[in-house]
Amino acid sequence: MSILTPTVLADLEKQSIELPSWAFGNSGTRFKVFGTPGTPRDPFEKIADAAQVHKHTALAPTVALHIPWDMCDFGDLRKHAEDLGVELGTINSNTFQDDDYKFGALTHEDAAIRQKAIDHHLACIDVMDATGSRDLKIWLAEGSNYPGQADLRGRQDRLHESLQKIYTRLGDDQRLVLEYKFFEPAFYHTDVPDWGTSYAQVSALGEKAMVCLDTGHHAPGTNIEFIVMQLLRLGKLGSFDFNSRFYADDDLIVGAADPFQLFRILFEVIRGGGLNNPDVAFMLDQCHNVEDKIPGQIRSVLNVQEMTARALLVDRDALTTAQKSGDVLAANTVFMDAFYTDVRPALAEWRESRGMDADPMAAYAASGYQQKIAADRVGGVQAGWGA
Ligand code: PSV
Ligand code: MN
Ligand code: MN
Repeated sequence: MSILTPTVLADLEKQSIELPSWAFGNSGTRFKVFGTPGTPRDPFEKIADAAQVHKHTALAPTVALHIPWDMCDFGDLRKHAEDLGVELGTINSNTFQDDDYKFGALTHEDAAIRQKAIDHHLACIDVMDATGSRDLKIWLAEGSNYPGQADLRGRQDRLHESLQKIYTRLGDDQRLVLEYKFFEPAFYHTDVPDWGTSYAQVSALGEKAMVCLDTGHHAPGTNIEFIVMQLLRLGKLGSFDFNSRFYADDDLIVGAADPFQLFRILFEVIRGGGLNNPDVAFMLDQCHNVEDKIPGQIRSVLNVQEMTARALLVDRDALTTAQKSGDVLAANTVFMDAFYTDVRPALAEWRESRGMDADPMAAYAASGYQQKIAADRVGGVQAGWGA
């Protein structure tokens, strides 16, 4: 008998995790970007690579795009995605690579620059109309480096006005998710540094605006699962950007740096009704600087699935009993028992029973796809983070 009960398997069956198109391009640090053979040269090739992840895992049916990095004919791209068995997902805006935005975009002192940034977001919503995407994800690289440099209060007010203009343009079934990040590229203050600010801004807009929680965007030591709990409780957790970090915004494979943290987060997701809830999008926001990108993404979605399975194994009744009776150690034991359960053999068996590869990493490696793209994709410019 499998340790994964039919109820747990039914939840796992429904799980879906969105992949970022930029994970398939080259990325690196400010010191060096290493290229890899077979890296996509355009959005169509990125989608083809993302479809490989879905093919081997059945976990990743949608792909997020970044505008303008993925500019193309979106009708064609949508058809291409559908032909490959995936769909286009969240549209990410970009107001961080233009000289005009040196001192801000949606918060800028100059109304003309604010309007330019607003217009970019309106253009992103036009893209959403063409791709059938539901979510517009806004991450702002705005802030200041020195105390006194900027009028913190004025920038918050302008941010609200700008977001309001974007929000008004959303269709009935579209949403805006506002991502927070505590530092970088600005080092003294960031205009949307934390969940509280994002929550305040999206609450002032309306029901179609939600918070995006990127797991790498918190100060070390932050209790991220508490934030997950609170946002779910408030009905404002719109999406996750999953990744992991040792030091800053490292964008490493989710669950690689701290699997226990991922477990704790997923436990609160389940506890708060966020699993397989259409209001809460599960996305990856990762870059693969030195490892191959497709297997990097396969490993990532498997890590999320594996930790979800473990979190679903928590004996909630026993936990509640221990909590109510103040039995600290029993409660902790129930929690840890689930975390320490190795679900990998049971997941492999389950995959096989559904006609899938027991080991998606091995199946991808044996498929020859990596060798094929390395041979085929010569010439042209490899896509990168920022192109
Ligand atoms: C920058 O920190 C960032 O990683 C944000 O998390 C966005 O989601 C992503 O880039 C793409 O714009
Ligand atoms: Mn992110
Ligand atoms: Mn980030």
